[in-house]
This record gives sequence, C-alpha cells and structure tokens, in this order.
Amino acid sequence: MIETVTTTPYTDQKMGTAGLRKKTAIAMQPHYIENFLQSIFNTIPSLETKSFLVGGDGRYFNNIAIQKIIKIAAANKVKKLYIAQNGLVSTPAGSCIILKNKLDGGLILTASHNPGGKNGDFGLKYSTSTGGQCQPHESQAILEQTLKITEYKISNATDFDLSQIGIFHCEETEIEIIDPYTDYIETMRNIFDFNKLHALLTSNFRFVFDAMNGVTGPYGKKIFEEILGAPEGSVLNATPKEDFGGLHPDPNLIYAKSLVDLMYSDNAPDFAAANDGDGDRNMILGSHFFVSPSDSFAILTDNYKIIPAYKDGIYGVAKSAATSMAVKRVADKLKIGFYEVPTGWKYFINLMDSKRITFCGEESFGTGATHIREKDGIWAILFWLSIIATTNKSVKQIALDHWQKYGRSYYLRNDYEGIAQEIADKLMSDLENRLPELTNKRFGNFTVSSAHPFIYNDPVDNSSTKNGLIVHFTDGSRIVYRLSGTGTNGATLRVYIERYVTDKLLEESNEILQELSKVSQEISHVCTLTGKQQPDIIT
Ligand code: VG1
Ligand code: CO
Repeated sequence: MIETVTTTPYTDQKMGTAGLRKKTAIAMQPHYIENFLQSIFNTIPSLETKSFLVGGDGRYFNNIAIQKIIKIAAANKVKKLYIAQNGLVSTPAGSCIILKNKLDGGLILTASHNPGGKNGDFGLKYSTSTGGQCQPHESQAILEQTLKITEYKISNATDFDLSQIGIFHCEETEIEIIDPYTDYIETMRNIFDFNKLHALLTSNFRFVFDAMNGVTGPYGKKIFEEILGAPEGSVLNATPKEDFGGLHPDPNLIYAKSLVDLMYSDNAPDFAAANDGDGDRNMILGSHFFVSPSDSFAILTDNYKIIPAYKDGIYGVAKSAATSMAVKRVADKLKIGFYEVPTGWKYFINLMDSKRITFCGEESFGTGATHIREKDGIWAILFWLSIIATTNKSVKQIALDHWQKYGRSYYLRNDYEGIAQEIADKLMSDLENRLPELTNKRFGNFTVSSAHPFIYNDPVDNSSTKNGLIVHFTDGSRIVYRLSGTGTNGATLRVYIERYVTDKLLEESNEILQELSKVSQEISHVCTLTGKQQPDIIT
C-alpha cells in the first residue's frame, strides 16, 4: 500500500560542498529525510526506468534512513534499488558500483569526516549516473523542490532485512541486497600490481591502517590483510560503529592522534594510513613523518609510471584552488594538463569525463583518479605502497627526494570554527571589497602581487562558480580564504596558507608559515571580527 503524506517544507535543505549535512537530531525530525528524498525524486524523470545504489557509512540513523529510502523509492515507482549488504558502502566503492553496473545514481548516507551518533552529524550524498555527486544546477533544482514540497509518497511495507544477499520486492520496485566489496576490490586489482604489494606486506615491512571505526574497516581487512597478506591486526578500528566509537573520524594530525603518536614513537611502523568515516579521505604517515595531502598528491603524480594502470601515460591533473601548488610543478615538468577548480569533488567530474585529467587532489586529505568519480582513500594508500615497493625507499625519503627535485610548498590550513554566520559572511564580503586595495601592499616580508576572488569557468559545461578569495604574494606565497560548506555548527572560516621554498626543506611548517599566518589575520580582520586570537584547528 502506498500512502501520500501531507508535509510542509523545511527551509534548511540546501546541499553544501558534499551533499546535505545536518545534526543527527535535525535529520531525524518528522518528515525531514522524507521531504528531502521526495524532493530528489521529484527532479528525476521516468523513475520507473531508473536504478540506484543505496548504502552508507554506518553512522547512527543509517539503516533507519535506508528503510525510508526503500519505501519512498518504491512509492515513487523506482525500477530497482541496489542496497549494500548491512547498509554499508564506502563513498568510493559506491561510485565504483554505480559506474560498473551503469546505475542511474546513488544515495550514500554519510556526513563523511564529521562525528556521528545521536549527538553527531548525519548526511546524504546524492550521486548521478556520472558516479559522482550531483552538479550545482541539480542541487539547485532539488533545493527548489524542498522549498515547495506539500506531500511525499511512501509504502507502508514493513522493514526489510538488509543482512542477506538476495532479491525481493517492495511494491513494484526490485530490491537487491548486494555485496559492496567485490566490484571495488576488482577495480583496485586492475589498477595496481597486487603481487608486488603482497610481497611488500608479507615482508618485514611494518604497515598499519586506521579505519577510525568508519566504513573502510571491512574493506581494509579484506584488501590489506586477507588479499595482500598483512598480518592480522594491521587494520585498526576496523569495525564500523554508529558513533565511530566516539572518535571524530577525520584522518588528520589532530583527530587521528593515537595513530600519529604511534608513528612518532620508538616503535613506529614503516607506514601508516587512516581513512575518514566514509572512506574517501586518506592520511599518509611514515616513521616519524607526516605527508601533507598537497605533497602526497604531487608525489603520486610524479610517480604515475610505477602503477600498471597509468604506465602508458596520464591525461592531466586537477586540484582545488585551496590545495598547494606542488602538483602544478609536477604537471609542468611532465608537460601534462593542469586545472584548478573550486573546493568539492564534483568539480572534477567534467574534467575526468572529458579526458582532460586522470588524477585529482584536494588539500583536505583527498586524492583520486578516473577509476571512479569520488576521492578514494584506499586507492591512495595502495598507490603509496606501490611506490615504496618499487623504490624501496621510506616515506620520508620519498618526500625528501621530491622536495629536492621540485622545492617544497610549506602549507597549513587554519580553521576558525563556530563563527556566527552573519559575521562570517561580513568578513568575506568586506574582504572581497578590500581586495583591490591590497595589490602592492607590504605586510612584513611579504608584498601582495594580486588579490581576487577565485572564479572557475568549467570548460565542459561553461558554468561559472565563485569560491573563495585568493591573495598572491610576490615570492609565490598564497593565502586562500573560504567558508566551509560541510559544517553543522555556525560557519567555519578556512584560511589556507602556503609558501614555496627551495633551500630550507626540512623545517617545521609552523615556523616557516608563522609570519604568513599573522599576515592572513591582518588581511582578513578575523581576530577583531570573531574575537578569536588564533585558529581553532590547524592542519
Ligand atoms: C571539505 C573539504 C573539501 C572536501 C569536502 C568533502 O569541504 O574542505 O575539500 O571536498 O569537505 O569531503 P568544506 O566546504 O568544509 O571545506 V568529505 O570527505 O567531507 O565528503
Ligand atoms: Co569523506
């Protein structure tokens, strides 16, 4: 039986950088997720011919939301849903499944690196047949639906068992519970030399992977331990938990602290990596060494020939504007295309689909390639392990060699969190107005060479997007300012700071960037406007 339920709009269902992200309590309000799902379906023509993947990172409310998706999709006469077994699929594996099975899209329940649980965050990433998240014009159409919705349709079927692989029906809709690992693992096998990786992980090389109680635990167990032979126990925090065991599943120096402590201890393994809650982010550590994501992306690009899938050449690379310029120097050397896009993986999709690029990266611990249309944490780890297996060098040596060849972009991101939205908006608009006056101005040892909003003109669909403000200095240093689009608590100002150096290669980023950090505060007036004397988080 299908019911039509009368509802009224929620006015806060605008998607951000990566889907809809809300406090769990907000997402659990009556009709909230129902409204949003119906609004998505309202924008998709001919649902009776469409198939979607459904799954999530296992956070609190994951499986309740999946039951709602099944019933609302069935009431809207969707042809077929592929549901990840037990409701668990990583964001990269989801993209892989959509592409391999030529599905029309997917609904991935995740708030990514945000904490989970009743008091944490919940979210939904809506992907289309590209395998990646919907484009801005599509999220705009969905937003418009959310603002005028009056009813949604839902089947009154009882809940379904998501634990057994198999096929059943809800109303006319076919529901298939699928294994969420096989397609993804096969894709990894086709990219990397698994024999070489097996030899490395069964040697005396010491490897750990911290899944942070997120969805990549089972993927890590299967790939690193069962297939590649790493000793049992190499995967830490391997069981997906509704609240990530109280962890903040964000793989960085602050939230993956226990892993970082291990890697800086006397007993440090040779290599460690961590993923975020939904498995699209990665952090790479060597013994007593941290690889910044911008450097990691540049290093992977420089070593593309090592990987079987890329040995015949790569098209080009793209990075978000906020990411350091390190990869640009590699692209120039390799004479391959280089693109700069706004923050958010969706902006890479057209470049990948039009064969302009093969790799993409973001400073926020995201790297990936054209095998899917999301960033991919495990892919990055397998790539790093392949470089180590081929060169026999330590992580630190690989990074050092890279800096010796190209110079080093010291890089830090300063986040000012929990700012009142009006204040954050004012900070950005006042700063934008002041940008023209900044040119040629001197701040300590730094002189501004130009300052402008970052505007991206997509070469494929000709859309234009403004995202953030950039200040360039005469020595090549840069400061980028933008507001986060994934937070759920007021506004977060992100300030990205970078300085290029060719002589001092082994300094502390904090030291090298200390003066520029001060300059970034002076330029933005962030301290006076927010009352904060320093950033809340430095990564
Ligand atoms: C952040 C990162 C961005 C990333 C996005 C989604 O967005 O800065 O690079 O693409 O999260 O990542 P924002 O708008 O808060 O800066 V995930 O792993 O949260 O899907
Ligand atoms: Co993520």
